[in-house]
Amino acid sequence: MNTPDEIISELRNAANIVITAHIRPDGDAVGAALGLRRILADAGKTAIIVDLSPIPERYHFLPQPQECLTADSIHFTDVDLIVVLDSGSLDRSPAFIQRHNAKITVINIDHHISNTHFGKLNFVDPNASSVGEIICRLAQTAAMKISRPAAEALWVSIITDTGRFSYSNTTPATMQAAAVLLQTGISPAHINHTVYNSRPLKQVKLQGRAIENLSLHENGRLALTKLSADDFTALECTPADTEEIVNIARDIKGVAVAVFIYDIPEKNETKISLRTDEPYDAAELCRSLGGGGHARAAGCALPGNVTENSDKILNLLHNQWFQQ
Ligand SMILES: [Mn+2]
Repeated sequence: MNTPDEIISELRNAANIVITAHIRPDGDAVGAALGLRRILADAGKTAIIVDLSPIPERYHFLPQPQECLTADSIHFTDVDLIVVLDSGSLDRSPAFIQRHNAKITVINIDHHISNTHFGKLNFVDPNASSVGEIICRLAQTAAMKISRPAAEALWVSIITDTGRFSYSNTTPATMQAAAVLLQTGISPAHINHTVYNSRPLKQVKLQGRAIENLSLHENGRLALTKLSADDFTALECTPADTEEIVNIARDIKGVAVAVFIYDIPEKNETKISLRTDEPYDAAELCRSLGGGGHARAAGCALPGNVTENSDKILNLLHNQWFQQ
């Protein structure tokens, strides 16, 4: 792994930088990419975000026109550096990287413990709450200015990956980074309201559907929430509308393992998201199924539909974690 100084010097030496993040970006991916872009632009770099798509609707207030482009609309011959954020592996990253990583230096900045160190330079800090927190610390180490618009984006990163400072990944360093962002004059109440209280009705209805489909197992220690392709169709929703649904089951007293399983209809694939209390290691379990993530929050995909895979995952979890 590389040091922060090595990452910073690579950024300083580049003039033309492409930033991207994991596919199906979440709040951390979107916020960290925009935050880093704005910091680098303020430092005199040409920095653009490429193939950050689809950006979930709740984050649409963040990007300005021209900040996010598609890979086929830019000339990679001019690019010095590709920075990949919040992505544990090349599989989880946009495909353009593999078309250019032989010629263009790739920097991988992440906090997933399962990260495969696919970059030429790698900075992976599993203790960081979010990539937004890492970007904030890097900017401070580099004495690069964090403007208010950059801070707004990084704030979204940190609040979404920490569940508004409620998960166990919230550390003193997280709060220090948050304090630095607040000092730029951002309005946390306004941003939080925009992110959390501005959802379309169909997403709230989809949550309702997920709750109807919720079941308890293992003497109430495990909760399974599911959404099928039919559920998405009925409510005119897509898998992009499912953010936060995995967390519903965590509200139930006694639940230590929350599983959210849903169809990715166009691929005949099922996505599984896992949230766990100690000692259940979600990252380890998801890695064994070809996925990855963090100890308390991880995910993977399986071929087939929700109906087939619900029993499969329940059996697997029973055998791995609940069998006496
Ligand atoms: Mn993240």
